[in-house]
Amino acid sequence: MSTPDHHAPTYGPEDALLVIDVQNDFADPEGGLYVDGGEQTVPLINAHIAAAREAGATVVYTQDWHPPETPHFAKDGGDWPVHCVRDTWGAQLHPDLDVDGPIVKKGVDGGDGYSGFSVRDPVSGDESATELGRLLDDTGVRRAVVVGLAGDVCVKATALDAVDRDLEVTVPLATTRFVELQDGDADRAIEELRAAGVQVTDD
Ligand code: VGL
Ligand code: ZN
Repeated sequence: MSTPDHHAPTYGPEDALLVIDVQNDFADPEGGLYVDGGEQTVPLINAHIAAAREAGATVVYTQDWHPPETPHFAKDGGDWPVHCVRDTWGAQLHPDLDVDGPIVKKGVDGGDGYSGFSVRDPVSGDESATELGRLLDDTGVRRAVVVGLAGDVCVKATALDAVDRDLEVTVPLATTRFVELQDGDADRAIEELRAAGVQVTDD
């Protein structure tokens, strides 16, 4: 595999790299909610992880982790095909991903868990925090680089929450892919991110 057009950006000790949901169900063509081209992000994300580690940045992973039945799934009244059911192959992080940092699970109690920072009950709409915010608070992070899958769902939601936490936020487009449940979701997501002050870059 060659990646001549891309190089990981410079990281510093006050940066966090948030690696969102690089799991088989999203990143493997056989996955339950395969995001077209998802597997192509893995080597680029690994380059970010290496650069972040080298610089003493914080690296945190998230994992979508659903019970077998949840109103998140279309079969139970929600939006999505079955994916990332806890303890299944589809929920595992992609085997080529370099895992070197804490993993935050989300959606655990059947909530939507789009953002790495929070879980939302799809029925009541109630939100509760994951441990991601606490992890970042503990390390004095000022900037977040959000990579992974999918760009119009969990990457977007995590990046917007990071802005709300007063972090400077970057989403490098080469490190994500979009589900496009509705046509145009990718473009709308990029617009929404930019409007919120996120730096959406090509690398
Ligand atoms: C995601 C749809 C449903 C994601 C999670 O990780 O982007 N998308 N659950
Ligand atoms: Zn999900």
